[in-house]
Amino acid sequence: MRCGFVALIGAPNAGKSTLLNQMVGAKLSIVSPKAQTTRMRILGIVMHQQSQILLVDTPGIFKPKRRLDELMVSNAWTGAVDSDITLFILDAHNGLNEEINHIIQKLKETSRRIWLVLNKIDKIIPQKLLPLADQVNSLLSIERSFMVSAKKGNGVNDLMEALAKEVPEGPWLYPDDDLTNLPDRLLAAELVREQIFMKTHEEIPYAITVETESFKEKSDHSIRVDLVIYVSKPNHKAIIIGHQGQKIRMIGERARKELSRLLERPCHVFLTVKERKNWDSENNRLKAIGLDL
Ligand code: GDP
Ligand code: K
Ligand code: MG
Repeated sequence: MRCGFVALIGAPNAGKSTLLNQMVGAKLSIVSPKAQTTRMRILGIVMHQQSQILLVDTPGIFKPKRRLDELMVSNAWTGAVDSDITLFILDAHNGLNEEINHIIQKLKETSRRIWLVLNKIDKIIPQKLLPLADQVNSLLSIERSFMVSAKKGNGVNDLMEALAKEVPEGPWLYPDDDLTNLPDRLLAAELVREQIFMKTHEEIPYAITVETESFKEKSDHSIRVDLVIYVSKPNHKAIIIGHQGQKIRMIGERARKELSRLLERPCHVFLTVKERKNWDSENNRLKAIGLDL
């Protein structure tokens, strides 16, 4: 029996959440082309050949501007420090830049066993991969390298096999049919936040937070979830609600479908939007989205 924590570290949009979902085989962590989609540390549980691989998805590493950002970045690094193996996910199409060099410096301080995962190989010609891996290897001591397309699944099985062999020996920490440690209440809030990421633009996705107010199982086993979307500006409220409530209905409907699929039963989702200035500097709001302060 083996069991170990594996942190996914990388720049925003490297494909960390996509890789976690691909390995777990379910969409646990929200994915979008926007930076800072992932705010909290999410654990994906993968069983492979008598090994339990505990994948820790993290917010990307970027230059923090506000307290929420700072907490996201420091929570990501805590994920790396606490893990047995760190997967350094690199968008192979983008290659190296100043931001990545900064991550590499920090990885040296925080992680002992670093595996390089060159992602998005579906977007680049194969001849460019080895030189890129060599370049990273010259800057940082890499234990192993993998080339994958997290989106399409190529190479992901090889990575999983290797992890299954290399995580430390020890008992499983979670039941073997669990997919995540994320509580259902948080999952529901994340799914609503995901839809807001898809359906709104510019600063809105970054200026809102979603919390589950109540989560109840009804006698027919369906679930009723009431959620609040906190916005910091009155015009954001109007944008999220949309003309005659069209936008918020669509957000609720899509989140409901995703939640029903993940929880494998009918769900009913009720959304309210509330204005709350400076929610992003309130400790309780930050804790509610799963960040350690
Ligand atoms: P994260 O910020 O590192 O968690 O990145 P996400 O998982 O949210 O992905 C960011 C964007 O990259 C999304 O639009 C994904 O669909 C896309 N993406 C992730 N992996 C791949 C891949 O292997 N190939 C391609 N072409 N796109 C990918
Ligand atoms: K993203
Ligand atoms: Mg992510």
